[in-house]
Amino acid sequence: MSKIVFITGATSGFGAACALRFAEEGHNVIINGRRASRLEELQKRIEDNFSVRALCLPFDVSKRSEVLKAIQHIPEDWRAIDILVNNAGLALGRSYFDEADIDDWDTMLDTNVKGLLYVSKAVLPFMIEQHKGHIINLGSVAAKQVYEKGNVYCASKFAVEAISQSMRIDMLRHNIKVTAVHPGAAETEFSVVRFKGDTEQADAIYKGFKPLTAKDVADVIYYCTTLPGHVCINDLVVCPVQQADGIYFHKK
Ligand code: NDP
Ligand code: 8X3
Repeated sequence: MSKIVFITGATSGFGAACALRFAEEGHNVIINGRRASRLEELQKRIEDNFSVRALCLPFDVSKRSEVLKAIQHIPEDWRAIDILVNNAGLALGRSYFDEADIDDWDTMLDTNVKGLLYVSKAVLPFMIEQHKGHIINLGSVAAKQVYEKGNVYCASKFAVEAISQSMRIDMLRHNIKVTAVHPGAAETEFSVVRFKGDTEQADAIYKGFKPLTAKDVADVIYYCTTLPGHVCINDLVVCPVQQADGIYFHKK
């Protein structure tokens, strides 16, 4: 049966790949991100290629009033949201704690932590009304283990991990599944954003091993949603075969 899947951060990387994967499987998608033109291109690509609908919902997840306004005004026929993929997020900079930029810290915490909270809080009433739903939160290997110069990005993902655990407990009475998906290194726009447009520094991250692709991660996320109603993957770490965790790689 066709579902409604709400994906934040769908203008690039995992989010865009998830939108295409769910659409390919016959599900209608609500796609969010700040870059409205990219959302419109994705909407066209989805509706041209698959027999589903896509709704563009451009907003900044870190802006509380924007989030609440956009989600409260979702058209009636899109409100029965089955799956929420809390994917929007970013790293900014990779610096020692004492050298890091405080504005970067604010942006990461506002987006990765508060953004996830605002979107979840706004979407949950639609799931609670149906007494079912599935929330998938994008953590990271950085949610499991800190690494040098990862300080606040790691902290934001540790927070995603804690929020996922606590949401899972609080949502038990509403029959809502909560899955935290923690990818290792995946080649998307993530590192270009992290290094503020320095593509040389970004490319260097993926040298000497085969990173995950956005599609690899989207396939895993999609899989988590295909299990029977009484089965929930609570926590899942997915890495390239040459990566053990947030620190150890076997690079050529
Ligand atoms: P990308 O940079 O390719 O995509 C990030 C997406 O998040 C974009 O669509 C961007 O859209 C959106 N986004 C960023 N800030 C906001 C905001 N304030 N409001 C709305 N949307 C926003 O990165 P990935 O696909 O790789 O990352 C997706 C998630 O996965 C992130 O949470 C990241 O931390 C996590 N992750 C990534 C890994 C990797 O190696 N790539 C590994 C582990 C976790 P726009 O700019 O248009 O707003
Ligand atoms: C993104 C992966 O290793 O750069 O969350 O933190 S890493």
